[in-house]
Amino acid sequence: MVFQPRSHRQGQAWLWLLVLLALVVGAVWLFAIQRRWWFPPLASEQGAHIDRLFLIILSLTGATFVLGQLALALLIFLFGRKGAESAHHLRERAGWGTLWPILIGFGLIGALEVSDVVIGHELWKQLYGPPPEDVFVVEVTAQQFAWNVRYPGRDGKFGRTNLRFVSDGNPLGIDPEDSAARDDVVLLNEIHLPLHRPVVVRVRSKDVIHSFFIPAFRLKQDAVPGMQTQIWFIPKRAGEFEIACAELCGLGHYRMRGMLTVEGEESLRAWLEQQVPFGETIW
Ligand SMILES: [Cu+2]
Repeated sequence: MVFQPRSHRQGQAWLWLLVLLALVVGAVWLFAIQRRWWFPPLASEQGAHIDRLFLIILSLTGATFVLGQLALALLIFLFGRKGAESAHHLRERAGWGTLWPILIGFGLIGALEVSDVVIGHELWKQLYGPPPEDVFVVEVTAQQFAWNVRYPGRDGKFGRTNLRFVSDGNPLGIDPEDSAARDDVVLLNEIHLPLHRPVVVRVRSKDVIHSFFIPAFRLKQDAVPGMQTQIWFIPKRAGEFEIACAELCGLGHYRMRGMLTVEGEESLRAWLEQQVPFGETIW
């Protein structure tokens, strides 16, 4: 084996150190300062829990990773081969030397689990617990590859649905005999929600499993055929937000995209008034 002269190896080491430093600075600049691949700005009240949890997990695992790498570098620096002599073989002895990495590992897992359970449980209770009074209700039914959105209309009641009535003009199979169904408003890939008011979304699916995902709300709920899942939250920023499907559901999964508009109560009412009730489209 040919050993390179020491000065040569030192030069290489400095070069690698510089490359590493450039990578770290670049990553910090891109992710922490530029925030180019970061989350979109938060737009729901409940989403703050997710952001907090994400930051805790990222900080804990990030710090452990950096400290681990630094410890590795230090050990190489202290005990690495200095000259041409070969490395010593150290016999492993059970004791603190082997115990402390295990303790650190369990400590980290414990800290992550505790924050996960404490924050996650609080969020879970909110999202799936009973919603407050005076909620705005909307039903979202996923299908390959679109979101059917239904509003209960003036009577505040959704009409019955049944598979028997499903047709091109009636994608949700709304029962034409049900008087509560006449004023329902059904739209495609378009949701309007009120600002600062609790919203209940009833998530359903017509075919396969989809996942109703609003990145700006940090909200992701599976749409499971045969089930109606209810979730509630409060939009806290007006604007337009993207809705995506977060469950690979078929060839057209990528184009299963919707638009959510959050606006003041009055403009939402005015917009709803303009929509054609389902009864007028089918009867
Ligand atoms: Cu889908």
